[in-house]
Amino acid sequence: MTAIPNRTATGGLDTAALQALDAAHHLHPFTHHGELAAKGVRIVTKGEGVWLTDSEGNEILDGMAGLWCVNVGYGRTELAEAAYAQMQELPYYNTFFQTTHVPAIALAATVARLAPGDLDHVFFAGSGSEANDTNIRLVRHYWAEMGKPGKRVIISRRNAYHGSTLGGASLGGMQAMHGQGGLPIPDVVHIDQPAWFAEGGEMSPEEFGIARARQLEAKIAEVGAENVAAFIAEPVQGAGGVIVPPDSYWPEVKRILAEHEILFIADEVITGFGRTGHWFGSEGYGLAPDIMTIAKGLSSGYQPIGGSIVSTRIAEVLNEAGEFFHGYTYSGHPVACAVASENLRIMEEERVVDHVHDVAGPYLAEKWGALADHPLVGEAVSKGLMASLALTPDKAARAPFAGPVGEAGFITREISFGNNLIMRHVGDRMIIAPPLVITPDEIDLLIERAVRTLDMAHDKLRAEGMLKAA
Ligand code: PXG
Repeated sequence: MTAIPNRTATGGLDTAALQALDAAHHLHPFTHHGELAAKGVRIVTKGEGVWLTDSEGNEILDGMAGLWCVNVGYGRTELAEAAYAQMQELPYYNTFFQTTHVPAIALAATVARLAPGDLDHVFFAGSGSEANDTNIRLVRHYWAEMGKPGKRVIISRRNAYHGSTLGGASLGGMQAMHGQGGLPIPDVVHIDQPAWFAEGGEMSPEEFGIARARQLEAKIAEVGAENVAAFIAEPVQGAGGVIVPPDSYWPEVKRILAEHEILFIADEVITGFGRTGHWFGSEGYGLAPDIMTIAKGLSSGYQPIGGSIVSTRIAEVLNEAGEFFHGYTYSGHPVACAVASENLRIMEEERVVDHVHDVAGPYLAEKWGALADHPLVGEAVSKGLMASLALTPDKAARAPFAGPVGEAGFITREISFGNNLIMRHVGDRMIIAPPLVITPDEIDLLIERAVRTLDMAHDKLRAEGMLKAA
């Protein structure tokens, strides 16, 4: 019989045995399983602050805050204690059928206080994907109740990420995801993203930002405003490669939205809860969404929880309407809510958002921005504590590599992991989004490892003849 690991760090099994068990039984998200089994998965055993330990004893600087979510860092006993206390008091009860509980009441009130404007009402979900599924149904329900059932189409953007459920993946603009399983669902359409480095051609960033915003206007005209329910977008694209839009983009989108009766959904799953140096990314751009999607940093990833923050204007229509036939068993899960509330308490008490805005964000911008001088780097951008580099064989031309997209990025990622820095690649962009509590000293370490990684990647790409432009 195969030994099954117990709850100690490595279960008494060595790395190879754990890897074999994982390969035998565990199907991973977004993974080529044959390749992973051959290579052997990395087993993470512990986290503290911005640091992870793996089963081989490596100490790794987590430049991605898990999956963009561990905002207050690992190892916060307050969050473990909040979960323990809530599990003893009331481990589960639902929020259906005219019932609620204190953790859901408290968290909804705190989120309403922190969210800008009249975003004062929260519909809880278990994840960002579920919350975006809620949003699809919610905006269509809203317009039907407003006597405009024809307004069903949702406009999104190519290379956006809005989740992996049927609804979330449809809203997202990832071609590879649409290619598997017949997505998008009907009445979801896409316009191009404001990714100047790769797609800006001869235009200045400002001209390009306006041009990409005006695609929204053109799409509304094409579909007919009477058929458009909502526009959904991430204030700064995350999973698409940390694409910071040109300064001209959001003001122009705002102008267009103001001229049409269309709801705006800001997907703040990554940009919410301090990532950009504001509580919400929308605030930094002066955006006033009707709905915000939240997840990740809401609980710093310590518990799975997401939600939709809804404006009073929409909530009032829901109040008048009949029942909204929608909800999840774990909508407002008490343990997840208790942990999220404690997480937000820590963030407020420790002034984590100010730390990003005043200290860590500006420090990273300076150090990360300097990486643009590296011969392999075409641009280095950041917003608060999310940042990216475009790898290129020819800086002046902003050229892509001659080889397959993502090959240089993957090589660089592998070297980075080898240097004990978790820096991911999206195609040939390198991305980071460290815990928000990262200190300037830790940012120095991150940069040191990133520079070593870029130097090694540059040498390797040159040695293998891969530094050629397409
Ligand atoms: N919206 C945005 C903007 C996201 O970034 C989701 C929705 C979906 O959330 P859930 O909780 O359902 O995963 C996300 C999630 C990556 C990566 O490769 C990014 C996400 C998820 C998984 C991988 O960067 N973002």
